[in-house]
Amino acid sequence: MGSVSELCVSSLQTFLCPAVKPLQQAPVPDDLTPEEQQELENIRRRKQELLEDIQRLKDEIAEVTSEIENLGSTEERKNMQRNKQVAMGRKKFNMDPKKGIQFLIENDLLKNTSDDISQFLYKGEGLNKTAIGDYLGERDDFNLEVLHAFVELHEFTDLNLVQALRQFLWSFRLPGEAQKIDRMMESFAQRYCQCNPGVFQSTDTCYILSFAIIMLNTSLHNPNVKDKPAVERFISMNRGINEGGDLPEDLLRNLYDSIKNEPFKIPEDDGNDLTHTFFNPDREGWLLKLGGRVKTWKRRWFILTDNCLYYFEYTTDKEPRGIIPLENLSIKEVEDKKPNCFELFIPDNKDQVIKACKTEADGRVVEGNHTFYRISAPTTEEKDEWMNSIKAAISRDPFYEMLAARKKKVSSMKRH
Ligand code: 4IP
Repeated sequence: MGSVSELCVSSLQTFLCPAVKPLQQAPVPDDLTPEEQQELENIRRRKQELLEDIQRLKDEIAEVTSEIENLGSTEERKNMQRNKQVAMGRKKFNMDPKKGIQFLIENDLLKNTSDDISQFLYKGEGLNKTAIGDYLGERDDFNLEVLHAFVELHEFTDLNLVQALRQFLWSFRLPGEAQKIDRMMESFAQRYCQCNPGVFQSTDTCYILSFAIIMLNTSLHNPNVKDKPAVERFISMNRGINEGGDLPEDLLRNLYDSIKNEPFKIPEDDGNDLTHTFFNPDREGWLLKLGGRVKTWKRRWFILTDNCLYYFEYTTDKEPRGIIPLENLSIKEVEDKKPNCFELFIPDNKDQVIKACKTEADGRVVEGNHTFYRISAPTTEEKDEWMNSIKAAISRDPFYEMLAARKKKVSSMKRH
């Protein structure tokens, strides 16, 4: 039999075995002294103990490893499951925003608070911007709360109105419904005024100017709009909107230049871009008008704004010679000796006098006498443009009506 050291090596080899087998105890060689025999016994016992210790350690390591492995896979599984559900929630949201939010809340992926929901919408990962706009535009109290929290996530401090609008209009897509647009732009105006106190007299002013800018964007960048307003026209269109007073000309010029140099970037989820279709019917120019009782043609400076046609003798006149509210009127092209004629009339009621007012030669303002207004434009193109603008103004778009009401409100206010 080998020496003590040889025995130790063979014991070590057994360490490498996957499991400890009970040691095959070799008989104690006879040629050993009693001391050596005792020492061999001790070594064998220690070896056995060591083997048992090692096996225990191995078992523990295996247990911990398997626990870690299990732990990892459970976490991963949980994460994967969660990601799948979030993706499903986003898809649901894009199809039906309310149902998507409900799904995310029910699966503990979103807290049912306006703060959490607004953050989710503001981040907007994987969300369709039209769906975000639809959800934010909903009328009920909770959605309104989310809308306000969403708008508060925007930082507008020290941005001019165009810069702020660029940021805002990129975060979702304005819905097409007038009431929704109204609520969202109202919220925007409130937030802008809160971030920039002192720029506007009221949120109404900010609201109206925001729309004037959106309309200007369309007029300047939509190739279908031929009449590109100059900065002077933009300034004159916005007269009196600061609670009866005018906004600083520099401010309006800056906003005009900013839009002229760079159009709004609008999310185009469905290719239908609101700021390109939402165009300003307002226009002004020289036209000929036929008198009411006495049929004489007069050259007058016409301004179309707020659903009304105003006509002046000179462009610089402060008071119009006449005002024609367009409500309930229709427009058609007519033949006349004068070229490029169109007529405003009351549909189905040829003889009824149109509600309008005019200024008499002595300065008195009286009711008009027209059963129709016949107007002649200098060119065919201008006739078409005037007719299109008047049609847009009388199409009873509820949004234009709301905007017109606000304009009236701010221009009637006296500056304190
Ligand atoms: C006048 O003719 C002008 O055409 C008026 O137009 C018109 O008023 C008058 O209509 C018409 O009699 P004379 O200038 O030849 O008198 P304007 O006000 O632009 O000067 P309207 O109502 O079109 O403004 P009657 O309906 O007042 O006769």
